[in-house]
Amino acid sequence: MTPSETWVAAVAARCRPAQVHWCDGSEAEYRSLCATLVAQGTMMPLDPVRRPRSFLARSTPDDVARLEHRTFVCPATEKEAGPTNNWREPRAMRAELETLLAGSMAGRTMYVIPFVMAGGTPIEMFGIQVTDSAYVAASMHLMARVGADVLARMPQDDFLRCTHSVGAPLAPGEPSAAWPCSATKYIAHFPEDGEVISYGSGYGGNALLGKKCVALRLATVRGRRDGWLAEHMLVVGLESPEGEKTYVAAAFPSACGKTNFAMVRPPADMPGWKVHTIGDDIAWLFPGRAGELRAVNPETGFFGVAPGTSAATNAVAMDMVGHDCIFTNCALTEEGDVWWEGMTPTPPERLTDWQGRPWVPGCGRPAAPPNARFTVRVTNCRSLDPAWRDPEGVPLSAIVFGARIGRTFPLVFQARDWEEGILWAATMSSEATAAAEGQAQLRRDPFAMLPFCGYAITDYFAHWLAFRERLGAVPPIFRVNWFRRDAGGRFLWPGFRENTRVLRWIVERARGRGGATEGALGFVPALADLAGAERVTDPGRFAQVMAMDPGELRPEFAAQKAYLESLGRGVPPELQDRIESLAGRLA
Ligand code: OXD
Ligand code: MN
Repeated sequence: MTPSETWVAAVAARCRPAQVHWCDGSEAEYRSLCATLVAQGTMMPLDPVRRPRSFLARSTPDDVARLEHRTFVCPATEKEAGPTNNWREPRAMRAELETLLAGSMAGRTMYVIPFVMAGGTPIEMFGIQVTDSAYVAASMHLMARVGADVLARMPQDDFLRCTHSVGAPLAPGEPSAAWPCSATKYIAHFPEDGEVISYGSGYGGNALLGKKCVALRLATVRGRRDGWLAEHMLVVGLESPEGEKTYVAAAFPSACGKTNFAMVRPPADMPGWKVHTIGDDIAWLFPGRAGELRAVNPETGFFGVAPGTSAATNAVAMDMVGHDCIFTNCALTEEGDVWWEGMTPTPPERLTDWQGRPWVPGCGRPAAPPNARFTVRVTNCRSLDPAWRDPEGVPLSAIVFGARIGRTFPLVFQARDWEEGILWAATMSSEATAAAEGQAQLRRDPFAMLPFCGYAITDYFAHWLAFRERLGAVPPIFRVNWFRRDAGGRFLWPGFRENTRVLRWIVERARGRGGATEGALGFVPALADLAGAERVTDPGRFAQVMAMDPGELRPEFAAQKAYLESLGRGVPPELQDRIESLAGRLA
């Protein structure tokens, strides 16, 4: 037996499924998984004219989001997991999980899914996910390259071992629940062994292990070892009317509109400008042959937040989910189509809500919860960049960090240098979002990676600082904030398509052309520097959205300093020094 067959046999011996199915990754297999899910009641087919080859799945109310408090990173010592990860001693964690996994797949099929993230690139990562969820197997078909071809290329001495069980064994003859899961949930990572064990949840990042578990948590560890970066970033290319294309990567915390920005359409007064999509969630950044920074999207699908998506906020996504899409926890219309809050200005008169109950407008419950999702292949996206699967990745000219924060931070500024940019990323805070349950109102989310870094965040800061040594020249770093509000709580910037103007300024700066003045935080545009912005704002509101008020910044610097201190002695001293010098400038 090959090492992968031996490992799969060992998992099967522990979990005792009724049968084992090695996925070949074919279209026929995808269709048969969908048929199984329909027969089991997990999914229903949508109207074949309105949403060809699309399905609606409904989870149980206790399995609707990533579970950060049930996510564990288990290197040998707590110090290696660092101050922000939940750590468990790896042997104790394994023992607990092995007890839970014993017989956990009884009565079910165990799907064996060979997968590769960033396949064909110099930093590709191979793995095998075993799962007792046909929903996960079907979703993995969309989100990653899977199947027999991948298995044939997979190095037998270097593959990630990913075990997933919904934790709902069946007695002989017992039918499966429509959404099997367990009240006990764990998402555990063993970076030293290249292993993930996820138990009890069938939803999103808890269960599609190629995504957050492998392409972020385990990949950060691999990237640190091998000299690259695994990031919670979208990647877009902005093309000018003259055909000059510039790629930018941007990190935002979950559910801050990454998918919308990745597919943004330039406003009508920017004729000839185009935005091309490489990815909406994860980017791996690595040095190219000439020391230039390059990026690749390791995924092949989009797992996007549905509520709020509409023809006005993301027309490309609306078109993309028009066919061959799995919707999860969206509401069902009488015509057999899906609906979610924000899709249309007026809700339909009658719906079936995400839990299958009758719903009418004003009934006091959401028709779809805020973390309802769509899952589609990237090839459904009409703004997909032709270079999306280039094995060399695309060259990056700028890096952007953004958060959702109603005050203090301006619409955009450019950090003075690499180190200062890293400081802005390391101390980023953001308001609560729907993708992870139980978040505080405002939390520090360094690099938008708080839930996704597989080793000590302080070492991760140091890895970023040192990464410049691997590059011939570092790209400029920007910070954006689409979400600043006025005293009445109204957004000061229209956002969405108008964000393309900010992207254009970033690109101009990266190419050494955009106008700017130096302010308290770095380089900032005047209204006239954001082409056409005077059409969507006025000088008074622009001054407010760009304000860098010492009265707000002083306490923010003090809070940043305290935050870095709270992370302990591993914080690179350069970062504290930078805060001191920024605070000094303010004085
Ligand atoms: C996601 C997340 O699903 O960040 O992308 O939670
Ligand atoms: Mn994400």
